[in-house]
Amino acid sequence: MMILRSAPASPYGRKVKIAAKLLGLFDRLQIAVTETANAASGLNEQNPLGKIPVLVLEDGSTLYDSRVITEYLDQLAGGGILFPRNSGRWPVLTQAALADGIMDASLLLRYERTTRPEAMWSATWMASQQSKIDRALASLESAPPVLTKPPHIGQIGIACALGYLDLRFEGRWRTAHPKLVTWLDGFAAAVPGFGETKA
Ligand code: 99T
Repeated sequence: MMILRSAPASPYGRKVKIAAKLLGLFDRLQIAVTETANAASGLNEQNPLGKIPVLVLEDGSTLYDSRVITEYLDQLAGGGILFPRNSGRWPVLTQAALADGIMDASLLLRYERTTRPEAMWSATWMASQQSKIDRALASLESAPPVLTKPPHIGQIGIACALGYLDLRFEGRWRTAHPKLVTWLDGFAAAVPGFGETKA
């Protein structure tokens, strides 16, 4: 068994779980819920960055981050399934980077609020993070992602990023992005793993 260290709320971990399900590899993963703040969990020894998800392979070696783990799983399943090999690879990876960027900015916003006293919050910095999310969502709303079968890593990432905005930011993105809402509904209907990995 491989061990996936993650947490239910992590959009990055969700990406890995959905990928594993789509690739038929989920049964080979033991999910180890990991609290990143717990220094005694051994996470820092496995990933010096102290972040989840981490995949512990059967030989004890570790892989991180979610980008590497998802591509590793894709290769384990034969390759070229969630990560196209041809020229289609570059737009897919760029879409995946956009999705990761939404997650990263969202997480930074959340950490500002949850790890620093309110008196230290930087309105300028928070507005800058929010503007990254807003621009990314606007660009997706103007040209919603195509839904392929199976979805590729870009689409999986976008779904997880939107799911994270639902989880931690009360789904406020929905009002101004109706096409993206429809797209996410379609993704959820086509990919059972999305609903199955909801925190
Ligand atoms: O930054 C930390 O110290 C702890 N944070 C994490 O481990 C988050 C958990 S999401 N993971 C990442 O930042 C991984 C990013 C990496 N580029 C990847 O894997 O792709 C927790 C979400 C929440 O609880 O709201």
